This record gives sequence, structure tokens and C-alpha cells, in this order.
Amino acid sequence: DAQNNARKQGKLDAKTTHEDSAVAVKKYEKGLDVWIQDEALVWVQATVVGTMKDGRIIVRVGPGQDSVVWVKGGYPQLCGENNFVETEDLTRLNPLTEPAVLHCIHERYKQGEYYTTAGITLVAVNPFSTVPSLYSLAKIHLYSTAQPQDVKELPPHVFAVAQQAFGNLSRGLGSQAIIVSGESGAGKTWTARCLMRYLATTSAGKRLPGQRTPTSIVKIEKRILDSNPILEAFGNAGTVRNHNSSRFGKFIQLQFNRSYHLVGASIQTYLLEKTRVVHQAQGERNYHIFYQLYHGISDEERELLGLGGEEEEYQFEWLPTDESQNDRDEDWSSFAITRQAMTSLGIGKCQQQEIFRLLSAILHLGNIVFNSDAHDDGCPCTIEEDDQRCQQSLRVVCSLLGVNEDALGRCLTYRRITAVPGRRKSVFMKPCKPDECVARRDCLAKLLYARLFDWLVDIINKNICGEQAEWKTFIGLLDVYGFESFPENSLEQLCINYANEKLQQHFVHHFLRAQQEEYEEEMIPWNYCQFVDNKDCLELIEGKISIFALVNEECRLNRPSDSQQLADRIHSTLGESRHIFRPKSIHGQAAFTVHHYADRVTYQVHGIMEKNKDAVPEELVELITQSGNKFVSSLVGDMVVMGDTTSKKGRTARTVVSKFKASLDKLMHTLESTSPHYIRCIKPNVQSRPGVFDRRHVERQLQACGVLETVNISRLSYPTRLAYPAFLERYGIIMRTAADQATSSRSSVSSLSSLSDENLDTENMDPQDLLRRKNLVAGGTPGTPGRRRRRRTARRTAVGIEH
Ligand code: AOV
Ligand code: MG
Repeated sequence: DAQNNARKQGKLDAKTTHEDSAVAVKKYEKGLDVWIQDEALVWVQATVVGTMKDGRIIVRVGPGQDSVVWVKGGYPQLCGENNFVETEDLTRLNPLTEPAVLHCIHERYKQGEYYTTAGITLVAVNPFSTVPSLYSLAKIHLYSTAQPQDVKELPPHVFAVAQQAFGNLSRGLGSQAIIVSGESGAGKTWTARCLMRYLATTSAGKRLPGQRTPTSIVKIEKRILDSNPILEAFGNAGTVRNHNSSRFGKFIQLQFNRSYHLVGASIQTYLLEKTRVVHQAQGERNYHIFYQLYHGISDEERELLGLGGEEEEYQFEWLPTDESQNDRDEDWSSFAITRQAMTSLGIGKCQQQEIFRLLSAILHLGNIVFNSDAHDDGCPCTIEEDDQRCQQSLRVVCSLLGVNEDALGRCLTYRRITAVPGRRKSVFMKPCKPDECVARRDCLAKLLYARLFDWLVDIINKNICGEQAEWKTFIGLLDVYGFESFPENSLEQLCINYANEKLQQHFVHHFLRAQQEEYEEEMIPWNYCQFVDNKDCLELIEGKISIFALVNEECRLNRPSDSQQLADRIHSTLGESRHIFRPKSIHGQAAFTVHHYADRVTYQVHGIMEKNKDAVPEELVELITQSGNKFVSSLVGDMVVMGDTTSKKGRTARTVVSKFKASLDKLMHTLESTSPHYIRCIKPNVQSRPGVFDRRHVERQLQACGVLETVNISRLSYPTRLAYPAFLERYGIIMRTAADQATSSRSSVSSLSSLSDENLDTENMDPQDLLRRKNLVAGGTPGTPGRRRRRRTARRTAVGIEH
């Protein structure tokens, strides 16, 4: 399997594979413990009974080792001797293999150990239950008071990562970044919150004895922490995967002054999922804030906002209730927290009312429906007059938004067409079809909500940002959506997966650099240039001639979108790349499959161009700009409309992918200036239940978040590291004479690692033990490429055993 993977990635040539398989078959001697693949458990332990001439291996599996299996293909991997529960760092597994990694995380999970280190990464498994001792004050104290050199020795924990970052910062090592990734519901936001709380609390505590934390610092800490409930109320929603799913990406910079006090912060957000405001899939909810407002508002306010009186309650199309996720009391108490946080962040009572009015207007917009029969008769579409709820909502929307009923009606049911026949420009209004009216209504709601969200982020930033002169360094916390692959994938998934490719590239570079430095320090020759990163895949997505470029060009041409034509252009222009191909399963459909580092994902072209243009009709923007409500009109004040791409002010409206790429480039640039730390969050089961560990699901995530890829890269170099004395203690028994062991540990190890069968002291050993030791010394994992290409090399403090 490892060979197949490596070959796919071009890391292994056919010759090496052939040589390795011959060696591999020879090595499966009787009695050896191995991992074999299993449908449900991914890998199970088995014992070799014998090998067949045709290369098949006979193994025994099962609790009593009672069932015998012939293993074809996919060579079993050696088990080695590991204490999985006590292995706090996956890279210390011996040998370091994919099954061992999965098994180790599982065994630790069973014992309530949710954190495990993987070299420079922390793997965090979501317990899906509150474990008070995990985040107690005592724990905070334990990590925050540890000496910098001792933090690494403490059990793996998010606090350890935070403390290392803070320790580096306060030792003058410059800005730091903690990159949290993982799939939806894996615990990224929870982890980011934990990190923020830890850093805010402990950095304020960093003062001389007897000195009090200045009030200004306490205030800024509170404000920074208060940004969380606001962003989560407006940017999180209940989905089928996570009842508190963040529908935007977030990078927070915690800013520190010369004395390493937290003096401010800034927040950058990425790609809010606007569609959710107007469309909620089965079993999903709209943004939390709508429910909080609906259930949390007082009766007097309820009437003022047009949300119904004490007795009557409006039903809103865009406020679906899902019984499993509905909790009025929680909405009520969360609303109090959101309001309190807004006040703390300088959003006064009046502004809060404006926000609530806007939210109510958006909800009412969803109840506006159109008279579809009219259009069939050749008459223009109108807002439904016979529907009482619709008419009432129309009045409420107009009153709350400060716009005229006729003007709104006209905007939603007519579109402006600018024609330039010859040299004369003429403008006329064309009645819209019912589905176009609905699209314009939805567009208005999305525009208002997205602008409100940006406005909130701006206000928060203004209130938490430290004076530029005051702060010197920062710790960045990145909480972005993890890799996504659904049955249907569109522009959102392409952007999300592109972001993950970028972060993976950043990780691989950092990881390889760290390895290179370590090898240099140990004077071990190792050339990391032979490892390919995901540059080609990134080039395919964002390069000069790329998917993004082709999609943008198609949008610029401003012609009716033709998905098939774009799909064909993508294939004919980029087909040379080994990262793109035509999907087999949905033949004939306009789609393309990208081979990402984590998995292959098929993207449907239909809808990509519209989403990329994200066009807002000028008429809608004008309507809002002319609103009698200053707050509402200010939201779109500086907007550039994607029409014929140039606004009056000469600025060009940019497409979604261009904006996203630019913001990501900026983020990568910022990350480059920091020392990164990585936390990979793992969701142990899809049902979000405590105590359930679905090995296949976890394996898939380890693959997607790059942990297994890291293991593979490690295996291609020196996956097993032992200090000389530990090596001798373990394998010294196979030295022929005691004199051999009496020399320096380094030279003993050197001669020991070049032993052959003839000079092994086999008579005094248990044959099983001898077999295991020989296999471990000679190269634990069969079938791993590169084993013979490199010399065995001893390290100054440890040995690197090539596999
Ligand atoms: P996400 O941020 O990774 O998903 P969250 O951080 O929202 O996931 O976590 C999902 C849920 O898991 C939380 O609401 C908690 O109930 C629970 N949880 C996570 N970590 C812990 C923990 N350490 N201890 C206890 N419970 C935890 V998404 O934003 O959907 O990509 O989009
Ligand atoms: Mg989240």
C-alpha cells in the first residue's frame, strides 16, 4: 500500500518496487507479528504462520489467533514492540507505520488520552464530552509555570503548544502561529477558543510579584475574548455535521508588547457562507443569531422589530427548526451573552437595535413570494398580493430597511438592461421571470447579511486592535475549514481545498526544513530535494494557466455561462497535469477531478461561474444606498458592483477566487514570518458521540490532514531513532562477544548495525526474540522504498535506522 502510494506520487520507480518485493517476501518469517488490512478496523494484528511460493503470506488473526488467512498483495507491516498508551509522540513508534499510528491514537483514546504529539504536530481527538480535568486551572498552572525546556517533557496538550509559542515569543524568537485544522466538528473552534483563553489568561499573569495587571490589559483581554460569542453568533450555524459549525475561516493575531503583555488583537475572516441565509439544507439551521434574536428578545422589542406581538409569533421561511438542534433556553441565554459582548466591544444599544432591525428585515424578506401565474400570461411578475403573510412582511421589510414599497417591488421584479447598439447607450427595464425574482430577493438578503458581518468584524477590530507602536510581536491562531469532499462539490469546496493545499505546502516545507536541520545537527547525510511537495497541484489551481485563471477568464467574457464549454477548456488546457482528469463515474457531465494531496475530489462546473462573479444587480445596490436608514445605506456605501466590471470610480470588481487567492497569499506571507505550530483535530465518529472511535473514519482524517503523509515522508528517511545506550540495551545481546560491548557506545552501535547472520550470537537467544530483533535492526518495514539507496548512519546521540 505504501509502495502504491509512493509510486502514485512519483517517489518510487518500478525497479525499486521489484527489488523491495523480493526482500519483503523473504522477510516474513514464521512467528512474526504483523498488521494486515481489515475492512472494518482498517488494520488488525496477526502472526505469520508461513509464506507460499507465489508470495502469499499465511497469517493467524482473531482474539485466540484461531483464524488463518492468506494475505495477497498489500504487504503486511511489521508490528514491532510498542507501548501504545504510553507513546506520547507518534514519531517514537517503532517501526513508524500507518497501522501503528492509528492503533496508538486509538489505544490512547480508550485511556482518556486525547492528545498525542506527532513530531512538530499535535493530534487532538475530540472527546465529545466535557472533561473538566483536561482544562482545569491546575492544568493551566502546570503548563504556564513550566520552564521552556521542560514544556516538551509535559504530556501533550493544547496548552503545551500555546506555552511553547508563548515561550518562544517571550524569549525573543519572534512571532508565532498556531494552525488548527481538521474536518467539520473535529474541534478546531473549541481548540482555538482554548488557546485564546490560555494565552489571554497566562500572558496577563506574566508580571512581577506584587504587581497588579493594569486595568487596560484586563479590559483588552475581555474584549478579545468577547469577540468569540459575536463571531460565533453571526458566523456559526447548526449543520448535520456540527451543531456549532463555523461557516467562515478566521485568523486572529494576538498582539504582544515589549514586556510580552497582550495589548491587542486583530481578526481576519475568510469566505462567509452567504447562501445559508436564504437556503438551509434538510436538517440544517440558519445562523445562530436569527434564533437567538427570535427567542431571546423581550416582548416590547419584539413588536418594534416586527417579529410579532406577545401572542402571535411569525413563522419564517428562513428559520427552519430542527427539533434535535432546537433549544429555546440556549438561544435565550446565548442572546444575552451576544448582547453583553456587543456592549463590551463598543456596539451601543442604538447600534444593536439597528442590527436587530436589519436581521428582522432579512427574515421577513424570506416570506416575500411572487405571483408566478402572472408571468405565464405574458404579464410582469409581481409580489403576491393575495398572500397576507407576504404583504405584511413586505411592509415590515420596507419600514425596517427604510425603502419605498414600490421601489423594492420594482427592484425585485424588473431588471435593468443596458444595451449599446451602435454608439448610443440605451437602458430599459425587463420584467423578470418568477425564479429570477426569487434570485434577486435572495441576493438582497445575502448582500445585507454579508455586509453586516463585515461591518461587525470591522467594529470588533477597531475595538481590540492595539496601537501599532505598542505591539511588537504576535501569536496568530488560524481556524479554517478542513478539507472537504462531498458527493457534489462546487466553488466553495474548490476554495476550501485550495486553502488546505496551501497550508499543506506550508507544513511540508516547514516539516522538511525542521528535519533537514535535525539531520545536519546529527551530521546525517540526507537530501530532502527528492521529496516532491504539492507545488504542481497548487500550480494547477492558482497558477498563470490554471483552473482559477480559466474560470476568471470565462467570467470576464461576460457571455452566457456554458458549463460544458468551460469543462472542456479546463481539460484541453490543463489535461497535461497529472493532478487533473475527467471523472469516470459521471461521464458526460461538466466536471473535473482534482487529485489533491489528501484525496481526489470531483467538482461540478455548473454554477461555478455565477458563484465566482457573485454579481449583485446595480439596482439593488442603488436601492440600499438610497435607504432612509443611515445604518443600512452605510453598509453598501463603498461597494463595487460586478456589472461590466468597472465601477464609476474606476475600481474593478474582483471575482470570488481572485479575492480569496489574494487574501490567502497575504495570510501565507504573514505565516511565513512566524514560527508555526500545528494542531490537527480529529473527529472520532460522525455521530459526534463520546466514547466511539470509528477507525476507518479516523484513518481517513489522518490521511486528509497530512499526518499519514508526514509518516510516509518520515519513513522515507529515518523513521526509527534510538539513543546509543538504549539501542545497546535492546540489541546488545546479539553481539558475539562481551568485548564488543565494552567499547564506546557509538562504535558498538556501528559494528552492531552492520552485523550479518554469521557473527550473531544466536545460540544464547530465544529464536522468536532473535527473529524480532533481527527484523527490527535490518529494517522494520518491508516494502518501504529507499531502504537500499542510503548508507546506514549513526547519529551522535541516537541512531537512525533506515527502512
Ligand atoms: P470545528 O470547529 O472543527 O468544526 P468545533 O470546535 O465546533 O468543531 O467542535 C464541535 C463540537 O465538539 C463542539 O461544539 C463541542 O461540543 C465538541 N468538542 C470539541 N472539542 C472538544 C473538547 N476538547 N472537549 C469537549 N468537547 C469538545 V467546523 O467549524 O463545523 O469545521 O465548520
Ligand atoms: Mg469551527
